[in-house]
Amino acid sequence: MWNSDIVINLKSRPVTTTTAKTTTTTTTTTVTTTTIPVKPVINYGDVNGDKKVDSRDASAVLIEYAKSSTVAGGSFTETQKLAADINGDKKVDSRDASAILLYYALSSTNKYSRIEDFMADYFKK
Ligand SMILES: [Ca+2]
Ligand SMILES: [Ca+2]
Repeated sequence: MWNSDIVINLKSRPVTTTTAKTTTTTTTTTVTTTTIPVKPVINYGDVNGDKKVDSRDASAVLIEYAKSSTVAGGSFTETQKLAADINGDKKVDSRDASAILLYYALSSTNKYSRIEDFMADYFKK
């Protein structure tokens, strides 16, 4: 015989439900690149790059000045032009050559150990 009590028990049997939950995470990464202009190191007066400021630099500046007034133009690189412009007038001329010679003479008397000090005394107020 069929037992109705048993049927009721089967129907009320606990059901296990599995729910899959999917979580989508969006990650935004912002990369900020900041370019800081590198200030070129200017070795004032040392136009030939031998780490010394002497009469050879003064001669090179004079030659550059002479060349720059010709059709062919000067041959200094931008770095050399910056190094040569001792008086800061944005021009490379005989005044810079004179200033380099003066610094060279004064540096031998230990008045200046750095050309920047010389430039500050002579050309910047
Ligand atoms: Ca030099
Ligand atoms: Ca100059």
